[in-house]
Amino acid sequence: MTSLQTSRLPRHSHLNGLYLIADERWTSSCSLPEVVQEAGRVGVKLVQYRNKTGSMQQAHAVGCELRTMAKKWGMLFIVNDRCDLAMAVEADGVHLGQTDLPVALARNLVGPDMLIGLSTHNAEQVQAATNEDVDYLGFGPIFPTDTKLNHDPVVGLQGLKDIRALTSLPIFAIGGIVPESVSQLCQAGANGVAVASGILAASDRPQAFKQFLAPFHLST
Ligand code: 3NM
Repeated sequence: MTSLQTSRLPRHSHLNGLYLIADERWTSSCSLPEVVQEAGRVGVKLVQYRNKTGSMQQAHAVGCELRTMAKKWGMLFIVNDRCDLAMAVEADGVHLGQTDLPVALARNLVGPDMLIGLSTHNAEQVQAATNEDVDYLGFGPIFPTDTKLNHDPVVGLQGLKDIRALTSLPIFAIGGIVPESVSQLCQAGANGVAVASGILAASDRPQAFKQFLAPFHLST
């Protein structure tokens, strides 16, 4: 293990469990700061800030607010897509999609200490990721979802089982995940679940958090 990998290890211990995907387009009755505050209070350890539509200034303002909140609760704060924004708000990590900056270029920009996550949607992409300097993978969509437009083909539980054998990186299952599916996903090899609408659009968010977290607490 290199000294660089060693320096990232403490944060790697949070790369499991419930990963909240926070995008204000997908919230119904609350603001992102409210949701992140609630997440911190109930013990969620990972949050991703997604903003694909706002100006950089607006994304920076909200990002700073969420970042401060995440720090207060000891949550890892990951910025979606944008290395520059992740660096500007001193995020713990950046999450890249397949059409974002290639991992090696992103790593050059963000430096050795920032976590890099990568979305993957099939076995070829997972295999390719094993040769890159990434810290965790998203894999999905596992189930059908209306949240992401034009998403890749649904991979199902079997797809997750198949790719588990390809990598030892932490894998977050994503796409259409409800509390009832968390245990099965973990049995199929997921280290955690990344969830947007299951929490952001829940009529009773405290209850939704509780239901998503319970299977992880049972398994520890
Ligand atoms: N990425 P929900 S699926 C943001 O397959 C995202 O990479 C996906 O939202 C992928 O939990 C997805 O509401 C949507 O289904 C996740």
